[in-house]
Amino acid sequence: MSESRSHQPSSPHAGVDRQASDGRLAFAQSANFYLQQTPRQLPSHFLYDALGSALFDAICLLPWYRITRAERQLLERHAVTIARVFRRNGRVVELGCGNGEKLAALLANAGLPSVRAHLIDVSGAALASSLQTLAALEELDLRVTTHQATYEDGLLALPPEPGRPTLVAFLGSNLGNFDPPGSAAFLGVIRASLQPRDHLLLGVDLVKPEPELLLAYDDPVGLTAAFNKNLLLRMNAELDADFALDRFRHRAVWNREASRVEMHLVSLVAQDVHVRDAALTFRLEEGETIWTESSYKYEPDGIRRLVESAGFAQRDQWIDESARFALTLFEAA
Ligand code: AVI
Repeated sequence: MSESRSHQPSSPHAGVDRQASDGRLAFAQSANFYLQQTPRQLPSHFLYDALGSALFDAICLLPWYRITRAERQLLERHAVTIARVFRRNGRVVELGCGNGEKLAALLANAGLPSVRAHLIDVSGAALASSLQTLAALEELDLRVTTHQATYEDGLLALPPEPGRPTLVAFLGSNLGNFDPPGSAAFLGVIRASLQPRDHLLLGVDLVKPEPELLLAYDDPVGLTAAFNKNLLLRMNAELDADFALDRFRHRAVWNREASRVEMHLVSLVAQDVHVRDAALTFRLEEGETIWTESSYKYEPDGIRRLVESAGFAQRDQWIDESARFALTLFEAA
């Protein structure tokens, strides 16, 4: 945990090399396990190394990927109402801060003199970039504490501050990357970290026509394809693997029954692959895929049911009908 009042990115510290090697070991163990499942797969959080995060930021600028812009507009428009729940000496905890622009959109429009914020993200680069973004809010007396940790560990590490109202912000449709049992379990973890009358602000993408979904996840510029294929590049660099990138292509599929967009890497030929640091060699048949991400899409009422079963009560919901995106405010019951 590190605290910043000057809003400067935290300086590198002695734990960085250790974290990097722990991260590589976790990556190797996951690659070994998930690449041997049927279908072959990898957890989507491995998409976000430095290049993957930069590609994701670029995806957010594409006209076909509307989540980021729709959410920012809703945050700006409803910031004052949202901020009411923590305005009295409260704190905001953002899970997965990315480049900090979501929180900045909320705080810049909330009309508060001072705020405490906790940012939780596994990526040190994301935390540093968020601090820089938030530093632009010069009018605001903002005290930011960063936690380079998983969401669960970050929530556990939050200092208990009884009497200080807390708003947990989980934005960007990040919940959509959890499968249904995972979402329910994770919402339970968030609830357990809160006191009754604390709040959760959740941004979630909604079901929309298939052609729109496919353009958002297989864009004509090829950025999403690069974002997906970068996972192979990352395994080559970090796990001494030998994926030939030109033997794979990106595929996005709308799985209507499961209500999710899936990203896959399709093997264009039959090929043997070695992932040496994961002690793994396997054969991919022509057309076989590695499933790299699921993005679940919700209906507004489904969001309410899911979150209320974790011990919250819905207080407000704002929907961008054109982009089909929902921002929902819940109170811990
Ligand atoms: C971060 N996450 C919510 C994005 C999504 O829409 O599932 C990641 C992404 N994958 C492809 N494009 C964007």
